[in-house]
Amino acid sequence: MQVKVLSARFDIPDAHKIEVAKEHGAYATLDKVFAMQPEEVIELVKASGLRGRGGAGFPTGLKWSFLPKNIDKPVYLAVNSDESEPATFKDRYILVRDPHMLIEGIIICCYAIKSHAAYIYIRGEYTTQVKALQAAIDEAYAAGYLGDTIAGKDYKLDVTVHRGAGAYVCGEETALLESIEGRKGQPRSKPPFPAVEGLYGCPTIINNVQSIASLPFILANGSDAYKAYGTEKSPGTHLFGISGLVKKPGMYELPLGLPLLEVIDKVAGGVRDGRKLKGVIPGGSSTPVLTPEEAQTVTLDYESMAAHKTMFGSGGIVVLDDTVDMVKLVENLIYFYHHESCGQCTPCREGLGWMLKIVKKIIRGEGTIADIDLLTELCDNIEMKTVCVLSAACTMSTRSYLNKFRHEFEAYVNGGASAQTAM
Ligand code: L3W
Repeated sequence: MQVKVLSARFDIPDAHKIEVAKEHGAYATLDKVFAMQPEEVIELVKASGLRGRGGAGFPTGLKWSFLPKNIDKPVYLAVNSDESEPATFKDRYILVRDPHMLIEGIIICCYAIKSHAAYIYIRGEYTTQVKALQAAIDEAYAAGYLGDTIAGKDYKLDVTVHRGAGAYVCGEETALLESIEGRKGQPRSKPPFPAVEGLYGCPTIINNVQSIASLPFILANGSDAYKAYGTEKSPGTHLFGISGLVKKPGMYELPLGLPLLEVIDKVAGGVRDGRKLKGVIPGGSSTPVLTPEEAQTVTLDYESMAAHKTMFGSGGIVVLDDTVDMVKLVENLIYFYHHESCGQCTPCREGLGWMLKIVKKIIRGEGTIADIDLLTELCDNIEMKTVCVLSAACTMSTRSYLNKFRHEFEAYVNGGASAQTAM
């Protein structure tokens, strides 16, 4: 089931070094790219159907075409390498194993959007990844792929790495911009969208690492070759991080559209012997949980996930077996989002703290049925009443556990027994 499109060079020794990467095709698309008009590159990316790999799945070429025409301001690219969504661990492979694929993608994107300055916003904890990325950028400058001329062409591009300082919310695109500008990472209201008014008030395209790293394949092989993978509306491949209680957790590149359960069983080895599947978080902690019954019919693409009232998200699949206490999982989940709230909006800052107190009370065996209902009510009152979707990510997923595993919350209320201790 596994394919090698983005991961083609991952297992080649020293492929992070420019000479080795070049021997295996890195930077080979640039002559073709510079022979095209920028608008033609945008059309090709649109035709490939590539969708944003950060979580929202927004069409990449369409986002680029939102840039205002005939502007007299600089255009920026910000590559979102914050990768802070719990259970998401895909971009780090690109940064360490094939950083030149990302740099080539940045050159392609910047040429298409007529930008001469790109920022890579990388999570502060990614020490190894920052070193690998910066070393590759230095190599690219030395080899003439970045700087005043690119591959001998009359085109200038500078790439700057900006390290985050540990805040999850800085993965939200406008908080990321605030952080690069040197301010507190607090999201801005949209609109205006960054494509119109972004970094330093200038039009800015913000794309995830994996989205940008997909460009060299598309430019080298054409949009049809990319669409040969995946489904009609969710084309291409994705680096899936499969974690949780499976025999073979890891990062696997797969075409979109495969049945979730088959992937869990055949690729990740299935749940541990003697255990039963209890649920699946399909795309990072922000995405609503699926029951084993739902998991039977869902496929790994944006449409199927939406039809099952969840989200494809960032491809971080977490497998839960029958030893998992869903109430304690929810406590952990709310703790995370409450801790990471930037504090700007009252429903998020105060509401998530209130929710955490209630779940803790239920776990202590002091909760009532009214507390479970109050949790649901709080989810309804917090959701979509804030500048960004951080609290909505928490409430949408919390609500899914409350709806689908309510009996576990009730078990605590009726005698304090957790699912685990009741087994
Ligand atoms: C111009 C318009 N641009 C939309 C752009 C917008 C953004 C992109 C998607 O959240 C989700 C979130 C997380 N003119 C536009 C426009 N755009 N309309 O399109 O926008 P949006 O608002 O749908 O999403 P978002 O705010 O970027 C992303 C979910 O992903 N998620 C993410 C987890 C985090 C990671 C990570 O750490 N790597 O993936 C997981 O589910 O909850 O819903 O660029 O500007 N009219």
